Amino acid sequence: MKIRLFILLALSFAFFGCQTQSVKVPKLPEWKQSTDSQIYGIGDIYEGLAQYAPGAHLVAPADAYFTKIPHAFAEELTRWTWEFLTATGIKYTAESFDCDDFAEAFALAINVSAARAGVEAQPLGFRIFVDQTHEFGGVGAGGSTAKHALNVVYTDRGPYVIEPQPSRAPRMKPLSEYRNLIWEVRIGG
Ligand SMILES: [Ca+2]
Repeated sequence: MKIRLFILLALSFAFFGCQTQSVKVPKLPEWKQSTDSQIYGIGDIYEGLAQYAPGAHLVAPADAYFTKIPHAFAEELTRWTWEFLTATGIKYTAESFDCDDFAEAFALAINVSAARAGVEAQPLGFRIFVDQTHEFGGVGAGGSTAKHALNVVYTDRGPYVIEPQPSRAPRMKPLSEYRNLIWEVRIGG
């Protein structure tokens, strides 16, 4: 009886595959020590954003203390999103998982990594909402009516824009070189 049960199970696995509740995913990059360990206040953040996003609506966070993101970590996390999303089968799906959701997931991944490292300040990773009049990071230009969401991180090398959606195009560039109009900034994730 036990042999028959074994054969039945073996055949089931052979024909239908072995079902499992888990998938293998790449490990979340570890937070690295930043060369700038200063803690910033919200006033510093507003002042810094004014030159890059004049007139943008700034959504105030619930946090009071902010810290820059190690540049190497930001680069690694940008690469990681491609591998993680591929492994989990998450792809662009209007509108349940589109640009705003990619940006939210990326911001959350920053916080998760920081929390695991015991960082007691909000990492300077934002969501920004823009008019996608110029291509960036593999997302094409759609004119002034094309609204888009992506991320800004303040690293120890300065502020950078990051396109969190998977693409083989370069997905990270200095905010000073970014050309699309930023009309809203959600600070702190
Ligand atoms: Ca959405």
